[in-house]
Amino acid sequence: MSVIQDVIAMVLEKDPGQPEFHQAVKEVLTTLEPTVSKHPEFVKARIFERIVIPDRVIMFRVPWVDDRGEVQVNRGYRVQFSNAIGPYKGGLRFHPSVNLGIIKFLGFEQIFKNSLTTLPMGGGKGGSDFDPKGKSDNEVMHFCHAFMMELYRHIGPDTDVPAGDIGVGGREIGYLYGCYKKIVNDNACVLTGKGIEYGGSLIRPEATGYGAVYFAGEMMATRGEEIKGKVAAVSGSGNVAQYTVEKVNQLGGKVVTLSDSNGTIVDEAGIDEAKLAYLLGLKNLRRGRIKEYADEYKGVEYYAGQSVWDVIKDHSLHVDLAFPSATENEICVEYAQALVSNGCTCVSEGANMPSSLDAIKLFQEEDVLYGPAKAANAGGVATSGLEMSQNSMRLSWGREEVDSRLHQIMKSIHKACLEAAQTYGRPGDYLMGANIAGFIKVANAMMAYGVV
Ligand code: NDP
Ligand code: 2IT
Repeated sequence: MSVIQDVIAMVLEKDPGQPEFHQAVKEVLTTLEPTVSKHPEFVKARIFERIVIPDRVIMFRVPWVDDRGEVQVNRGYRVQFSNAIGPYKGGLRFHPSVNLGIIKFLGFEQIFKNSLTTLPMGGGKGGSDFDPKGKSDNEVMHFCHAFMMELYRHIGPDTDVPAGDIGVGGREIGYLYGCYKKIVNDNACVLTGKGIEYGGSLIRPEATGYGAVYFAGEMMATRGEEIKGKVAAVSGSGNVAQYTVEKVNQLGGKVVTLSDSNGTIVDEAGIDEAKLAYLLGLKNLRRGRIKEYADEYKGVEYYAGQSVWDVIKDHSLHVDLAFPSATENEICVEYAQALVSNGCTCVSEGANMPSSLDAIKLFQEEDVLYGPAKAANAGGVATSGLEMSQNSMRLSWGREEVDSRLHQIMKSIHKACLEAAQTYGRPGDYLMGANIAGFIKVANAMMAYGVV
C-alpha cells in the first residue's frame, strides 16, 4: 500500500465517527499521490501522517440564559489545525449540525485554502451547535458573549484569528468582538469580518461570492468563454449566495435560483439588482425565509422541501453555471449528472465541500470546469487577510483597492492551480492543482522546522 493509503486508513481507524473529516482527508490526500515520488523527504519526515492531526483541539461548554430565563447549554469548538505558515485562520460556524468531525473537515480544508491565498495564514475552524434561527438578538448576544468567555484565551492577532461562516455574520462578530474587548482591554485584530466602524474591511462581506465568480470567470476564459449572457444556479441565500448574485449580475450573467433549508425559488426572469436589495433586507435584517421572495415577485416558483439541485433534476431547468453556496455535500452524483444533462459547463464552489467525491469525479469525466472550494471560495479568507493587514498598518483601503487586490488574488490562485496540475501530470485538473499547490508550501514550512 502507498503511504497515502496508509494514512487514510489510519485516519479512518483513529478518528471514527467523523465522516466529513474522512471525506476531506480522502479528497486531499488521494490527489497528493504524485507528490510522494517527487518528494521522498516528505515521506521520510512523515509529513502526510503529521498534517492530518490538528496542532490542538479545544472543546468547551457554553452555558447561557435565554429570554425566558432558562439555562441553555451548547458545545463550543476551536480546532487549531496548522500554524505552519501563519496564525490559525478560519471561520466560526453556528449551526445545530456542528460537531467535532465537521469542524475538523473545515479546519483541514482551511490549511490548503489559506496557503493558496498567497497570504501568511495557517488553518483553523471553530463553532458551536447553537442554532441562531428563531433566537432574539438578545439571545444571540448572550450566546456570543458566553462563547467568547472561553474562546478569548485561545486567540490573538498572531495566534488565531476567527471570522464568520454559516450562522455567523456581522451581528455575531460584533457581539463576539465586544466581549473580547471587555475582557482583554485591547483592540487587537482577533476577529475578521468586523463592522467598518471598528476595524472591518470594505468588500469583506462581498468577498467570498465575488471571488467565486472571479474564479469561474478565470476558468471560463481558458476556453474563450465569459460570464456575460450565461444563466447561473446559486444555492443558499446567505452571505456567499447574495454576493455571488451581485457579481454575476455585474458581469452580465443571470441568476435564476436561490434556496434555504426549507425550499428553493426559481425566478427565470433573473434576480436583478432591485430583487437582490429585497433579498438582503429579507435575509440580513428581517431574517426571513426564501419563500417570501416568491410571495413578493410575480412569475417566481417556490419548491418546498426541494434543493436547487432537485429542481434542476426534476424540472430539467437549463443552467450554464453552478455556484453551490449553501453547505457540504449538497451535490451528490445524481445531481451532478442532472447539472451536466441540463447544460452546465462550469461549477465554482462557494460553499465548503458541497460536492461529494463521486460528483467531483463525474464533473471531471464530463469535462466540466470544476473549481474546488478551497480555490474558488478562498476570496473570503483572503480578504480577511487583507483586513488583518489593514489593522496592522492602522489604516483602511478604499473599495476599489480591496476589490482589485481580491481579484488579483483569485487570478493568482487560478494560475497556481493550473501550474501545479501541469507540473504534476494532470493538466487542467483544478482539484489536484489546488491541493498540491496549497500543500507544497505548508509541507516545505514543516520541513524547515524539523520534527516539532
Ligand atoms: P450563511 O449562514 O450566511 O448562509 C447559509 C445559507 O445556506 C442559508 O441560506 C442556509 O439556509 C443554507 N444552509 C445552511 N446549511 C444548510 C443545510 N444543512 N441544508 C440546506 N441549506 C443550508 O452562511 P454563508 O453564506 O457564510 O456560508 C455558506 C457556505 O459557504 C458554507 O459552506 C460556508 O462554509 C462557505 N463559506 C463561507 C465563507 C464566508 O466568508 N462566509 C467563506 C468561504 C466559504 P437556512 O437559513 O435555512 O439555514
Ligand atoms: O470557509 C472560510 O474560508 C470562511 N468561512 C472564511 C474564513 C475567514 O477567516 O475569513
